[in-house]
Parts: sequence; C-alpha cells; structure tokens
Amino acid sequence: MHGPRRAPTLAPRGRAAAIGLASAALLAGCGGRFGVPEPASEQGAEVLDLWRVLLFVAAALGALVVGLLAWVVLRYRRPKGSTGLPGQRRENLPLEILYTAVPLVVVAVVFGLTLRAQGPVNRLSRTPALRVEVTGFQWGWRFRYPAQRVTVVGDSNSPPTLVLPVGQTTRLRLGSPDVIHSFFVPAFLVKRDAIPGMDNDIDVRPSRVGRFGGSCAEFCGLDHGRMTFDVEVVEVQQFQQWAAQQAEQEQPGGPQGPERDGAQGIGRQALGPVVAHRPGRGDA
Ligand SMILES: [Cu+2]
Repeated sequence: MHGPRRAPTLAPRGRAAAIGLASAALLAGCGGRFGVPEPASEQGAEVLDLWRVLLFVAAALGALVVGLLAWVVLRYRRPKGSTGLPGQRRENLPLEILYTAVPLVVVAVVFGLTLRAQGPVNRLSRTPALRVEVTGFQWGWRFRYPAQRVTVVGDSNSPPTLVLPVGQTTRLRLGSPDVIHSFFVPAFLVKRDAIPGMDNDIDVRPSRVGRFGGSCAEFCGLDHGRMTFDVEVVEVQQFQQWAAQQAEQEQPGGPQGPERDGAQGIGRQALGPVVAHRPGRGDA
C-alpha cells in the first residue's frame, strides 16, 4: 500500500517498545481470538474460551521460564578474571518442593478447565431440533436428513453443502462405510471422526448465519485433500423451505431436472454401492 520507506533507527529501548506495540496490535488485530476462527456455533464459543485460558497460562509460564533463564545467565555469569567452579549447593528442599508442586497445580487447574469445557461441547440434547446423518466416504460426503427425506451427496469434484438452521440444535450422526474420516468445520472449532462400524454423535447449535468451509481432517487416501464440503447456516424458515424443495425433487415422481447443485446426481451414483456394503448400520 505504501511505498518503500526507510525505517528510522531505534535505540534498543525504543525497539523493545516498538516490538511490544506491534505484538499488541497483532493480538488486537485477531480480535482477541489469537488466530482462532470466529466461532459460528455455541459449542465453538466454549472451545474459544478454553483456548484463551490455555494460551494465557502457556504465555505466562513461557515468560516466567525465559525470564528466570535470563536472570540466571546475567546474574550468575562468571566475573572477569575468576577461575574454577562457583560455590556448589547440594540441595534446596523448599525450592524443590515448590517447583514440583506449582506445575502439578497448574496441570490440575488446566485439566479441570478442560473437563469443564468438554461438558457443553460433548453434551447431547435430548430433543435436537434436527438430525442429520453425515457419512464420510472415499472421497466425499453424504448428508442425509431422515425426517425431511432429503439427501445431499458430493464427491471430490463437486463438494456438497450441509444446510443447517441457525439457533437450533442439530444432531450429527457421523459414520463411514470404508476408512476413518474426520468431520471438521473450522468455524465450529470442533472436529470428530467418522469411523466404520460405529456411530459418532455430536450436537451443533449454529450461532450465526453464513457459509463455512469444512473438510476431512483424517488422511484417508489419495483424494483426501479434495474431500471438502460447505456448511450453509440459514434462518429456520429458509431451512424449511429448502428442505421442502429438496424433498419434492427427490420424490420418485418429482421433477427429474437438473438438481440444485450438480454434485448430487454424481455423488449419489458414486456412493450407491459403497453404502450397500456399509458395515455396522442397523446392527446396533
Ligand atoms: Cu477422508
């Protein structure tokens, strides 16, 4: 944006202040999320809160360790002209107890906070407003809405879109017919595996309307890197309209014309034989 400009030479103290200011500006520029995407779900907001605490604890401990190291190096450096070893100390019991106890307390507190955050993130609602079966397969995704009789399928050439209503709890049942995949939407700040022969349930309650990218986060073969999808969070009414429209198109007597996203026809064909061999379905 600006033309090349010669930076004025700064005294060491001024340089330190400039670095401090730049770091503060950098952190403020991330909106206090420190590199984490802005959460698009209530569960994601919990994860962000935990991340902030963990980052703060880690930064404080890092600063303490680096500070102590610097202090020791400077304070106890060898004076000019001295020879031999400095005075040796065999033990310091209070200090040893302190540096054993403090890390234990820190780990216990962090563990407790993590457990507390896991509660609302992993909790499954007794009455989810919507249920979607999410199937990861080599190499694409299928989203089935059993109650709405809607199925959206895509593959690595045409990624599908998972449409969700905002402000409502959706139960995602993750499964796979072949190998382990992982359902990951960075904006939800939660990732969960789709495992053959086993159903993995998570709830997501989107908190804002928008379109968010997702992908498989478990290396699953050649086209793993192209196993992407989108999540479209819409108003409840819009969701109902969309579902009704899709269901109509899927009726055997319904219009056979081009589907809303061309992925569906291709994907459904590709998935057909795979689904037939899917282990575990209906066994439970
Ligand atoms: Cu995968």
